[in-house]
Order: sequence, then C-alpha cells, then structure tokens
Amino acid sequence: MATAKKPATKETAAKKEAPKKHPEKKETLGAAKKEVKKAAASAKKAASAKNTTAAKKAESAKNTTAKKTTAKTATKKSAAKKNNSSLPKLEFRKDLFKRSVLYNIKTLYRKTMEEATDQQIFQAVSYAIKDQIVDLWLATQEAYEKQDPKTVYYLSMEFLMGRALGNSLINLTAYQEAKEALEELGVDINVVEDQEPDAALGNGGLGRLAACFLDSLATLGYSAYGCGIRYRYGMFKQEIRDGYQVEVPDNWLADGNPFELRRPEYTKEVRFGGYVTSYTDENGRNNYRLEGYQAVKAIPYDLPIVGYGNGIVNTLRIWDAQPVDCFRLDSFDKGDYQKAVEQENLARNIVEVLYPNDNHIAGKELRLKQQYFFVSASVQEAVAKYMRNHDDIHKLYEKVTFQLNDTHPTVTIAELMRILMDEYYLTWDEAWDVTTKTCAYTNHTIMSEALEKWPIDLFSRLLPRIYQIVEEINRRFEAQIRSRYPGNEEKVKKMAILYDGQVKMANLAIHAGYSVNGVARLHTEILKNQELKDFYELYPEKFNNKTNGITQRRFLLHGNPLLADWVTKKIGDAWVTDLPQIAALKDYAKNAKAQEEFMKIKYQNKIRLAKYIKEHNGIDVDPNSIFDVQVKRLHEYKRQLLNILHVMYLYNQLKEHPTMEFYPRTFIFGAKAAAGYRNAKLTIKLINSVADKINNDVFINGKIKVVFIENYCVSNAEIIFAASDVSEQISTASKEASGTGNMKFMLNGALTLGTMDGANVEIVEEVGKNNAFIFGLSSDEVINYENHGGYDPMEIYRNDPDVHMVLNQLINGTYSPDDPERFRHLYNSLLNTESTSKADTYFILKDFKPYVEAQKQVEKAYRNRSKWAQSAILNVASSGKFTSDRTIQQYVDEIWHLDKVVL
Ligand code: NBG
Repeated sequence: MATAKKPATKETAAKKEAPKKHPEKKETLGAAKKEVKKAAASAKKAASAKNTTAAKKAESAKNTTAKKTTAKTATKKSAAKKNNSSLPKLEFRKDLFKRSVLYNIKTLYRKTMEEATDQQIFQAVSYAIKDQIVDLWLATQEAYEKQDPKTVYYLSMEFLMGRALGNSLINLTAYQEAKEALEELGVDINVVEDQEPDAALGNGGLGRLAACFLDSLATLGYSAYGCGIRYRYGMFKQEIRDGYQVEVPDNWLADGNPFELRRPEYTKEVRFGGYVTSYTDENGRNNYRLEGYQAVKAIPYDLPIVGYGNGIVNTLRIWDAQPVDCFRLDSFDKGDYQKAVEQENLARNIVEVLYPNDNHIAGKELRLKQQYFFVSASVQEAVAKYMRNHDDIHKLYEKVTFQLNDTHPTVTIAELMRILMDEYYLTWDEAWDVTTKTCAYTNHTIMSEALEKWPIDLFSRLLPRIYQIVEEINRRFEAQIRSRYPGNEEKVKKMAILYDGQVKMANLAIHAGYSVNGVARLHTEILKNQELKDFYELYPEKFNNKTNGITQRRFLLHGNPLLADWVTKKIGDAWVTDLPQIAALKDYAKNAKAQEEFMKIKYQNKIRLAKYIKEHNGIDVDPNSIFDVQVKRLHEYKRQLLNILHVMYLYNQLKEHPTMEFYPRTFIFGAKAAAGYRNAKLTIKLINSVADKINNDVFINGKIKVVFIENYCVSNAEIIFAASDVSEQISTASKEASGTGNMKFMLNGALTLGTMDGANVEIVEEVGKNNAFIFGLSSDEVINYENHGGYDPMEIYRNDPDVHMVLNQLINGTYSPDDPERFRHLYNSLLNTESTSKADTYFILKDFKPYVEAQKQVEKAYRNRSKWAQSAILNVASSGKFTSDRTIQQYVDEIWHLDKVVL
C-alpha cells in the first residue's frame, strides 16, 4: 500500500474506540435538527387533521426551532468573522470522523488500517463523509417540504461531475479538518482522493456546465434536481498508443459508488414502440393509450450535491434501466418469449454507455431511446412529486420548471403533454397552457452537425404516442405561421417542426418553450440575427442571454490551494461565495512583492504539473518555460490544428535561425476526439508526431517542448489550469458558443490568447485588451465569407512561404517518415475542395499569420516578468463575472423565478 502510515499502536487504540453503529450521526445531527424533525412531523399531522389550533401550535414550535437553528448558524458566522472570515462554517467532528473511517474499514472489509488498500480507504472515508451528508440531505428535504419552493429540474444527457470526495469536503467546509484527521491516521488525503474515479457522465463543456450549475444552485439555496442517466460506462478513457488515441471503456462503477443512493421506491415505467388506440371513457371523452409496447423500469440513483457551507444538499438523480418482470410465465404462455427477451435487452442496452460526441449528433436510434427514457422517468416523477403536495395540476408551472439542456431532452415537451392529457385528462389547450409555461430551452451551439433532427419513421415507430402529439403541435404551429406570414411557404419550410421527413428538435423546443437562451452574449446575438432569425422575429420575448460560468469552489479553492490561500490572505475569503469580490485583488496588481508571490505560486503549480507529466508521459518539461496550454475537446472548429501548425512553424524558424531570440516554451495539449471523427483523431496523431520529433531534437536544446496529456478529464484539468501561463482559446470566430475552460484559466491567472469568439469577448471586456492577446477574423467577417464566399486558402498557400513550408511538411514525411501520406487528409482539409465540403472551413490559413503575430506578443510580454505578473493578477481579479453563481442567479431572476430556501 502506497499510503504512508503511522505506527500501528495509535490505530489499534483508535480501533478500540470504534463505535458500534455510526453513533456520530446522533451527535452531529444535534438536538436542534431532531426538534425540527419532530415539530415538522407534528405540524403535518396537525394540518392533516385540520385542527387549526394544534396546527398553529406545531407551526410555531417549528418556527422557534428553526429560529434556534438560524441563531446557531449566526453565532457560527460571527465566530467565523472573528477569524477574519466572512464564510459560514459547518460543524465537523474530527474524532468522530476518524472513528467512523476505522469502523467502516472494519465492517466493510474486515481489515485494519494497515491491511486496507488505498481504494478501500477511499471507500471507508467516503462512507464516513456520506454519513454526514445524509443528515444534511434529510434536513434539506424537510425544509423543502415545509417551505414548498418552486423547483427547477435541470434535464441533461450529461453531467460531467468529476470526483465527489474532495469537492464535498470543500463544500462541507471540512477539507482542512478531514485532511488533518487523515494525517493523524497516517493517510495522505491526496492519495485518497486519487483513488476516486471521475464521474465522467459527459463529453465536455455542456456536461461540465451542468455540474457547475448544480454546485451553484445548492450553494445559493435553490431547490433543484439534476436529472440524467446512470451510464454504466461514462466518457471513455483515452490512451495514447504509438501516438494514436485508443478508447478504453470507463468502468467507473467497478468498485461501487459510495456516494450514490438507490431509490427503488421511485421506480417508473417507460414505454417504447407499440401502437396507439383510442377509446371513449364514461364521460364521453376521447382518450388515447399505448398498446403492444415494450416497457423498461427506470430506477433512480441519487447523488448528493452539497452547497457551500449552508447545509443544503440537493440531488442529482440519474436513472438506471431494468427489465420489467422479465420471463413472466404468461409471456411464455402467450408465446411472447421473443418479446420478453427483447425487453430484457432493451433495458440492458439503454443505459450502457454515453455517446462520446461533442457538438455532433450520432443520430442513432439508441440515443433517442436514452433521451426518452430519462425524460419520461424524470417528468413522471416531477409530476407525481408535485401531486403529492398539491391538488391542481393546472398550476404545475407555479412549482415546477424544466430546463432543457440543449435539444437532447426536448421530448420533455411531448411527454408532459401526454401525461397531462392521457393521465390527468386535461384538454389539449389546458395541457398546452401548462407545458408552455413549464419548459425552457438552452441552446449551446450553432454547429449545424449538432442540431438534432430525427427521421420521422424512426421517431414515430419508437414513440408512437409522442409522435402523434408532436404532429398535432406541428399542425397547429404551421397554421400559426401561415396566418402570420400568408403565402410565405419559405417560412413554413424553415420553421416547421416536421419537415422533409424529419423531426426538428430545436424548432419544437423554441416553439413550446417559454424561454430560449444562448450561453454568451455574442452567441445569443448570432442566434437572434442569424441561426434563429425567423424564430426571433416571431417570438422576440422568449430570447435571452445567460453567459456561462464556472464554480470557483472546484476550480480555485480545490484545484489551486496555493493561489486560493494567497487570495484569501490578501483580500479575505468572501470570494468563495461571492466571486466579484475578488476584484479587490486589483490593488495588488502593481505591487512588486505581490507579483513575486504570485509568480512563485505559479511556479510551484508548474512543478506539480511537470511531475504529473513526467509520471504520465515520461517527458521532462522545464517549469521556467512558458506553459502554453490548449485543453478541450478535439474539434476542427476549436483549431488545435492551427496551434500545432504554429509549433511546426516555430521549429522551422529555430532550425533556420539557431541563435534567434527565443523564450523556452512548453506547448501542452489535452483533448479527446469522438471515436469516429477522422480528422480529429489524425490531429492527435500529428501533435504526438510533432512532439516526438521536436522533443528529441538535441539541436534546438529543449527550447520547445510539446506534450499531449493523455486522458484529459476533470481531475487532471484542475492541476492543468493552476499551472498555465497562456490559455489558448483560438476557435473560428462565431463557432464556440461560449467556452468555459477560458474562464477556468482566467481564474487561475493565465492570459488568454484568443479570437473574439464566445465568452472570450466578455473576458477581454472585463480584463482589458492589454491583458490578453486577441487576433484573427471577427465573427462578422467569418459569417460574411460563409454567406458570400471570397476566401481562397490556396492563395495564401501560394503566396506565403512559411505557410507553404508547414503545409508541405504534412505530406513530405517530415513528421511521418514511415508513411508520408499519413497526414494527407489534414492537408486536404486545408487546401482541396473535396466533394461538397469547402477547403479550410475553419479559416486556419486565414488566421495563421495573425496568430503567429499574437504569439510573438506573448513571448515579448512574458519577458517582462513584472508586467506579466500584473496582467495575470488582473485576470484573476477580473474573473468575478464568470462564476456560475452569477449565471444561476440570472436564470433564477429572469427565467425560473425560484424561491430561496434557508435552513
Ligand atoms: C458547448 C459549446 C461550448 C459551451 C458549452 C456550454 C455543446 C453542444 N456545446 O462553447 O460548444 O461552453 O456548450 O454551454 O456541447
């Protein structure tokens, strides 16, 4: 076992103390919470008995207890203030925690601390922490029951959560104490944290945004559920073999997930296929039902989402699929053996794996099944939960709102209509009124290959009743368009939900949603004026912007403890829950001592990353070099190719002018490519081939190093951001809806080298042009070329010798002596018009020289250490806008209108 241990005597002593059964619960729960519980129970009883006096009495008892608890928090708060902290502090009993860990090791594994493996220690620690979380979770649910706040259901195919242990400890305000407690047990908390597999139920920014949102919702005290799928296999693990990406299944549940809670009591049934029949009920009403369908059981697993220091614990509910009573005898009797087996297979397949595509839709039937599966279960449960405490389904929207994270969960609209009409017998108009006040849609991309469309035959076969409803929505919508634009069939063609044999999910989401938002100001403007122009004209009131954000709790407080401590020492810790306060750091930007301190911290973080790189890649990198980093999904529009072509160009320069001024640079890449994305995977191979050649060329004396970090994921991202000097955000202007990595770099004091795209625009606005490096075509210029032509990459290739040389090196074996043709596709994508696709779709050659220029400015700026430090500090200090707390507050104020809950 790698974990350092203290002598056994201490542990044996501790073990002797080990309690029988989690007694810390009793002690940490505390009398106050128990009283609340009791009072709440009697309030409920009294209310249901309609005994007003008793109810009032119980209610007032409840209030006093609540007050008591608040008072307790208040004292804690003021105690915290004395320590120069404005933050709340939750109680954490080190001694109980230690006992609980030892006890868990004994009961879970029949082992002692010395015998346990690191993984077993991780499990034991996690269960101990979960115990504490569960108490808060219960109290939160109680508060919600009592206060009956409106709840947002954030419906998302993806939640890229990363690890839970460290983050939960941070939000329980117990990280430091847990670290010390583990130290006393002879255990290093970092080793323990490293045992946890990332919960990688997402691809990239869209899934990570959902995770940051959950953190902010809990921290701000809003009632919220994340609703998604419990994929057996999350985002694949990337291995690099011989420079190529190899996808390895991510069996994240292999050792079990200590944080999850199975909730079979909330099982729902989800139905696929079959046919619709109609019948007239006793009231003479015509109703519809599905027959001959295949059913799957949806079983929820709950994961706790701990708010920062406020005792609130929300829920991420992810659904598992199980077959419904498979191999029932009557199936055999009816000769339905085939059907029974099919149902079993359906259940097995549905939650098997996350589709590894980012900004691209695979269009596979199983994907639509996944979508309907988790949407149907989540909507059924949301409606059932509402009806447990309310009696008028017409007012569902007063207490429930569904946020559709991209078009993936758009079937929510038709599923809610179905439930309202077929199960609650609302009329079409009544159901439509409720639905259109309950569903809201976020658009995350303008990339056309990511806009979901389903073939009608597939859709109607898989979801016959849902399709029927969509058909009717479309029929009415077309009529609406025709009456608004008489004779304008062009409009119908562009806006209809059903057109050309396809179901267009975005059109459905916009037509039925009460809000449509983009994720950065520029993106929303492009939606309004280009991509969704017709819809904006029809429904201007629905459109709004919500610039993305990130949680500073994970990406600074947890990921970069050195910088976090430094910031707190300088300006106090209010930034943890109120990031704009970090602006107070601006006062230190010009302070020479502060600059030195900042640069030393950056250096320490670069050493940490250098170690990681040595361990994982076997490459030595110099922490004194500029760490120039591009980590994100691999996609042509993100232009990793532009970055590596520039490296090839620099290398040519160094070869040609060996004595030229050059500041040592480490180019760091991290990126997963969708398994079937040829050019993306080839770009990974190119980066690794360039790395191999340059890193091993003694002639350039280590001035350039290129590193491709294997398996970029949330947990290594935290280490990477902390160590970065330069943040590469070089997408083709107009293509990156927002970007959120850009914000994480900024928060950690890296300077942005980027195009005026997505949230870069707002980042530069906050920090000032002088503290970033901006280059390249504007989004207007790009869109103009796209609409009217006029760009010829061949011309650049012919006239620019540097570009010429670099491109030729793609096909003359410089980086692939064994197969000079290897990179031909990349070369072709830049120069040759292959069949219908345009040459250099992403304007790489057009932006090449401006990028080279901007890179020169980076080097020049870095030479001035004090100036660089000033800019870096200003970046940290200007990151206040980009907290997801701000984003969520805007969703709450302008879209969801939730009520704040206090414990
Ligand atoms: C991605 C965008 C990013 C954006 C995230 C989160 C999709 C479909 N979109 O620019 O590409 O930051 O969403 O909004 O994955």
